[in-house]
Amino acid sequence: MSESTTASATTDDDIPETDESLAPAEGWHVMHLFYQIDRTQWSMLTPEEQVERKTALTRLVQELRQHPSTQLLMFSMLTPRADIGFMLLTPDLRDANAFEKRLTISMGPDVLVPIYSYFSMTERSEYTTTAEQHGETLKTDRGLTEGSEEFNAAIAEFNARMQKYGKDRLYPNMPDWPVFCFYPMTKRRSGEDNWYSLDFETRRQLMAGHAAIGRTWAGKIRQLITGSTGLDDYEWGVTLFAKDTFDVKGIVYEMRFDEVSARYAEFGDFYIGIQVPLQQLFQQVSL
Ligand code: 76R
Repeated sequence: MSESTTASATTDDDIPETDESLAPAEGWHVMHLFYQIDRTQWSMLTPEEQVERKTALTRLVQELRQHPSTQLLMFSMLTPRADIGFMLLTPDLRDANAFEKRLTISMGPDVLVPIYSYFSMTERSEYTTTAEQHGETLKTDRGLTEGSEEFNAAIAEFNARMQKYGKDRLYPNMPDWPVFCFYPMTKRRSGEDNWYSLDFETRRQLMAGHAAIGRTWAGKIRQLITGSTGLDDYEWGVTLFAKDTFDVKGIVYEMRFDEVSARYAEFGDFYIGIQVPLQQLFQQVSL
């Protein structure tokens, strides 16, 4: 590398102080934050202090939920792996950064101990069906003639659905379903099993099989796949919501047999929680 030819920040004064937006070109920033409660610290607080701390977190959550285009979900986490979890979706990186710090210190120093976090972004799907592909299916499976009124109506309906679908992936409305599951995953890159050396058409076909299984879980599972290549240790965050734990276990088990998961998926740790309204959190985690 030669000497820098463009502006370089050699002193602090070179980095302009600004509150200019760091919102991405598309999508939102997403943070999954998991904490353990330090119950020794907590027990050393007076009852009045404990009320103050709970009020501080309550106020902060209410404030952040008022922030434009921001969603903040709260979870009471299962097993001592974590006690409290948050999922934050917000456009601006500066906000995501500041909100995360404020959540961590909201109950006072050392009460919420961060034990796991994941940073990702909402993203559109790379493998959604195109209008052309759908047109082929209309011809072969439904016997429609290209250009006919019925064909054109079906394509228009398809386009409207896909537009909404793409928007839901980038700007999702998170469900209020109670059972929450998060884990990060990566597509394998080893030897014969290198996802990234497959051509697009092969990947598209494999993903179509994956999506077909996924769709059989409609109504039981809501999923949000967020991208984290270059942002965190794995390539995607998988967030699942269900009304029944049985369905979380069921879909993840079934997908293990699908080639995309069986051959190409590697998983991180799993975090399971219950989505709770603010007023129920403290009771649920015994604070
Ligand atoms: O955009 C879309 O949703 C269209 C089809 C689709 C894509 C492209 C889809 C559908 N998924 C896609 C991408 Mn999925 N998904 C997972 C997991 O545990 C495991 O084995 C896998 C974890 C689950 C449970 C799940 C569920 N999916 C992805 C990607 C990105 C891959 C890439 O780009 O290479 C990952 C990592 C991933 C993982 N998926 C669905 C589901 C479900 C339930 C659906 C159907 C959604 C619906 O039609 O409403």
